[in-house]
Amino acid sequence: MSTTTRREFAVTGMHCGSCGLLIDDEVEEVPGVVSCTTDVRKGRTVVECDGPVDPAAVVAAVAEAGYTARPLD
Ligand SMILES: [Cu+2]
Repeated sequence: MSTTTRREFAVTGMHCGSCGLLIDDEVEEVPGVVSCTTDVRKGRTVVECDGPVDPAAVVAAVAEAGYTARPLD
């Protein structure tokens, strides 16, 4: 058994649903990430991780998709 943790990020630069899907695809390739759910309207993305995940890796993956993320909390 492992513990799943959740991290929330503020994302800027998104315009529509496909922006969110691009981010989800990119972030889900980060090692340890189980799922990524982006809410374009709220400008938030929630990342579920299996074990500790480096927020910087998530920020980098979002940047790879062409957007800017900032870890919350
Ligand atoms: Cu879009």
